[in-house]
Amino acid sequence: MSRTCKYEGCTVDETGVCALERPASTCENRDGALAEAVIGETSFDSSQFPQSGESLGTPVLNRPAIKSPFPSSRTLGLEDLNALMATRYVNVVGILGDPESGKTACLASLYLLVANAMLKGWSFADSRTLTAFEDIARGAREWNNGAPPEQMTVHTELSDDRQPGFLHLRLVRERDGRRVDFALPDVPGEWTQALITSAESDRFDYMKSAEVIWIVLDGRVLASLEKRQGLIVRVGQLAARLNKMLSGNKPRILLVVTHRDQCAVDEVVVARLNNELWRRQIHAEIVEIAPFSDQPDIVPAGFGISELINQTVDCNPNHSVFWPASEHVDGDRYYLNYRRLV
Ligand SMILES: Nc1nc2c(ncn2[C@@H]2O[C@H](COP(=O)(O)OP(=O)(O)O)[C@@H](O)[C@H]2O)c(=O)[nH]1
Ligand SMILES: [Mg+2]
Repeated sequence: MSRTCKYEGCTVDETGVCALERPASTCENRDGALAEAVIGETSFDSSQFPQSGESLGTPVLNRPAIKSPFPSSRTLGLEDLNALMATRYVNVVGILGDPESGKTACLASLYLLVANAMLKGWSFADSRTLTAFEDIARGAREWNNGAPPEQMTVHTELSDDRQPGFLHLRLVRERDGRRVDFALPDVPGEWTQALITSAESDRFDYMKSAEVIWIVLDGRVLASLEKRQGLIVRVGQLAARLNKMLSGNKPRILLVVTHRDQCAVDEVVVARLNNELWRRQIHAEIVEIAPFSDQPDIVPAGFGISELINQTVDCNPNHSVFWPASEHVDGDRYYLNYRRLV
């Protein structure tokens, strides 16, 4: 007997078919009211699922509120960088330089040295942008039958042409265990050209928070008698743009000269570069590097990169004097002059 029928062996509730082969609705053994109630308990409540045309094709379930446990490890945008800077001190580096001067090579070489525990005096602690580092270093890994590729890096192009993508690297200095977080942008050389020629500086706004600015120069151009004067003049123009962009705050500049494996910087060139910068009241130091090397027996790949990192961290900023000393003159109205003195 089932719940809705007095007949022993009724199968309507299980199979929907009457064991006496009668229509279930007219069978006198069934308790009609009870059957209605049971059907009501188990029937599908279609009102919970609106059938209007606009809801068709929409997701059946709501997306869970929890975030993905694996954050992207591609380059950081300005918002990500701000969030990182809110949690710890980050050494932001501004990187400028013509196309093909070696900016990306410098970052790829830094990553490869750190990854192989070969960066003198430093060791790896963390990176939030490992995939981005892998992307720029991939070119250098793909050798054909033991022969190095012609281009170790690919030309830098950004998905968003208005803001840079930053690479993040946390290193530990072996000397004192100090941890330093670096934010290093890989931007196209065309941005530097646009800054020099048409003062397009919006995209470099982040440099107002930069600790140091690297101006990357191709050592081969500085070694060429015909080409070097043009580059030296443009370094001066770039310094003038930086002065204006940073509204008088003197930037700390490192002139990073690549291709040390092919040529060293001449002293005459150093003097001319310094001269060009002094005219804009800027002092810069020169670091010669070879991110990759065509003559590894003479100058190994990665030459000078650890020195570049040391200089980036150790450069002494020219802080203005907090409370400048002044000669005491009897009868002077120091209190009223206080704001003008400082
Ligand atoms: N031999 C040698 N090649 C270098 C050096 N620096 C950069 N390169 C190569 O120069 C090319 C352009 O460098 P890249 O970093 O892409 O220039 P970017 O446009 O400034 O980013 C790449 O093929 C690099 O492998 C260096 O010091 N020595
Ligand atoms: Mg590049």
